[in-house]
Amino acid sequence: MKQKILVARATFPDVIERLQQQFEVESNQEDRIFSPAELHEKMQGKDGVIITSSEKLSGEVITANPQLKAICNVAVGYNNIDVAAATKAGIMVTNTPDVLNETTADYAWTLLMANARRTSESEHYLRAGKWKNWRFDQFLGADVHGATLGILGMGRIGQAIARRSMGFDMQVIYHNRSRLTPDQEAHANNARYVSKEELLRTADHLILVLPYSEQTHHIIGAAELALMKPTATLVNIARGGIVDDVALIAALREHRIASAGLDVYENEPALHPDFLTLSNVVLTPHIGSASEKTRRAMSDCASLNMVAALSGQRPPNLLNPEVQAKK
Ligand code: 8YV
Repeated sequence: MKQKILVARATFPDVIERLQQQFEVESNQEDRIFSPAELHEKMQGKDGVIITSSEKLSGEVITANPQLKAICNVAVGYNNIDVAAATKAGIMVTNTPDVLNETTADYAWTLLMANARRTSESEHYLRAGKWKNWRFDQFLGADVHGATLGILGMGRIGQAIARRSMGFDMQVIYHNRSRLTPDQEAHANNARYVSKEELLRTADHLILVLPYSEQTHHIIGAAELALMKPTATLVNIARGGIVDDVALIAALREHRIASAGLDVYENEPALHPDFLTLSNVVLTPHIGSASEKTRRAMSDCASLNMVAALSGQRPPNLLNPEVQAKK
């Protein structure tokens, strides 16, 4: 008899077809996110579940489904899963690292450039039919070339972002839990390790690439925003909760920083309504990894993890190896 899995978010049909060759698959055919209660119910009797970062698997939901063998996240970040609870219940948890590094780094640059050169703001102006007259001082932005790029969180995506800055002749500074090796720093456009305070004070363009955790919750709040240059731009392609949205809205409204480019939000997909009243923020719906090739690679990666986990092998991207060691 085939093992049973739940695919909690619709993915590419051919990915589902391939999974069906191996498993009995129930997949979400609706264009919406399952609530924790629905997830709880639909996971009953399943051996594995494939989710995205939109589905929240709390300790309670996990503990109520001890028959699960694997939870495979189609995302590199896994703050949506109580991994400790899964480990306690003997459930393997996997993510999809690396396959999305370059695409997400590209997107950080998309937001940085759009911010610096006020692309969205000026396009909205044009679409609204307000462009009656070309003016010399219209939509003056900030230069990117020659500027100082700050990166908070210098993992694989941060380093891919830094490498791209070479062509813009930028100085790179970064802050991270741990320093890169001299060789890694050299490859990241000679990135220089600085304190968080120096990073905030010095960066012309600051990109956040940190995972979300209790330690990084609101790591950018009113105090941190107050340290930034009034001309600085901020990009968040990581997780909403690392920024205090209310503090950011106030800083943008009062022009204490120049602009922000956001792909993630504290309560996404709900957005703090005040963001929509500001012209100096670029807002996109969590599409950092959304290229056809990368979303396919992420889906394939999660499928491979599931196949390995349910056939008794070690999944390539196992986050809690303690579970396998126990079995
Ligand atoms: C995902 C992401 O596309 O990988 C992550 O952590 O945030 C994105 O790449 C999205 O979260 C879907 O799971």
